[in-house]
Amino acid sequence: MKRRRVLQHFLQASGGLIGASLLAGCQSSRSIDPLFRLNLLEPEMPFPDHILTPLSEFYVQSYALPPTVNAEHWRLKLMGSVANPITIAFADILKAPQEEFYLTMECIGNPTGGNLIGNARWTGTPLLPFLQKAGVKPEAKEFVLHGADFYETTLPVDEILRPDVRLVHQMNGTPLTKAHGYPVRIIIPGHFGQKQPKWLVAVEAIAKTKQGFWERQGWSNLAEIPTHGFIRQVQNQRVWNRHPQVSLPRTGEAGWAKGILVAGVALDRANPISKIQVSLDDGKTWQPADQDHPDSPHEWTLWRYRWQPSQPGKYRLLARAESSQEQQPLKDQEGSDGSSGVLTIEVTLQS
Ligand SMILES: Nc1nc2c(c(=O)[nH]1)N[C@H]1C(S)=C(S)[C@@H](COP(=O)(O)O)O[C@H]1N2
Ligand SMILES: [Mo]
Repeated sequence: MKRRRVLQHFLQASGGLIGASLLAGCQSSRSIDPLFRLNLLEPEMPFPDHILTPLSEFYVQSYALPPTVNAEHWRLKLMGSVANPITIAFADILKAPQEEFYLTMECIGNPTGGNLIGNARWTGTPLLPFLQKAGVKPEAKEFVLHGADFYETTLPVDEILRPDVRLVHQMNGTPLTKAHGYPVRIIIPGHFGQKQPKWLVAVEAIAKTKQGFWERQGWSNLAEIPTHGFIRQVQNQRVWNRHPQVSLPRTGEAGWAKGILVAGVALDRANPISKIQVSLDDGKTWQPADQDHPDSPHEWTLWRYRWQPSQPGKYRLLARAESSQEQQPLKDQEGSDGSSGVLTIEVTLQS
């Protein structure tokens, strides 16, 4: 993915958001999720099971104004290259078996270490039984996923026929807000947010290939999440790509002997994060960080590192994630999905 494209998506999308919020109270969140409220430096303190991004701080990315959809009148059509087209009502979704799962959503336009990322507990029901009832025809190549705002995106048939593709109606235990797709969105794990249409109204099987809204503008057609991680916190200060500097006072006689907390998150399309390494010297040497092992590879991995510097001065801190398949590149890769390069945080330790 070209840097230029990354910025373009980011600007277009945020431009849309600003326009939308001026027009009609569109929720646009730019604040930073309070990732680590706990003092993870206490050696006996385990990682929390999950860190959820509160709804009030969860990023919103919509290319247009959010449509108002009435759940009672809402219908989802399974159509196109299927033997029996089906219409699903909201009550049908609630009657079907419910599943809860943790998944981190990120926008492909999120610049390395940016804020267009959040982790939530989602509730919904698998799409697969409905598709089996509709009977997808052998000639079907792709599905077009349609939103009520006329957003559309596509994925190959096999990606949508997975049992972990779900019709979702709750986020963190409450009904989806209007901004996040009320009443129903679809979630296809392993892909960036662009492949998760909100206000879903139709799932259409087609016998050809097609590109969706962002894809027609040059964005990746598969939009798979690459192996990537970044620093989110240094001691008690939140850091991100727009706030990449921290200045810490020397505390008492002990100086930094107790250690300085460096912590963050890492994510991958399907494989568990196997290693996170931290560099405290601008990438010259790397140290392994402590990490959790979430049950799902689709939920972010939390990590922390106890840094014990002995000298005041300026330091450049980097973090790099690895899965069984892939090591995060130091720089954004030309032609890869999203921005996965390493974020540098500058830390000044005062004397
Ligand atoms: N219908 C619809 N779905 C959409 C979009 C949209 O503009 N319209 N934006 C997509 C993009 S680019 C992202 S990153 C995610 C963001 O989901 P969120 O706003 O719930 O965080 O929604 C996706 N689904
Ligand atoms: Mo996005």
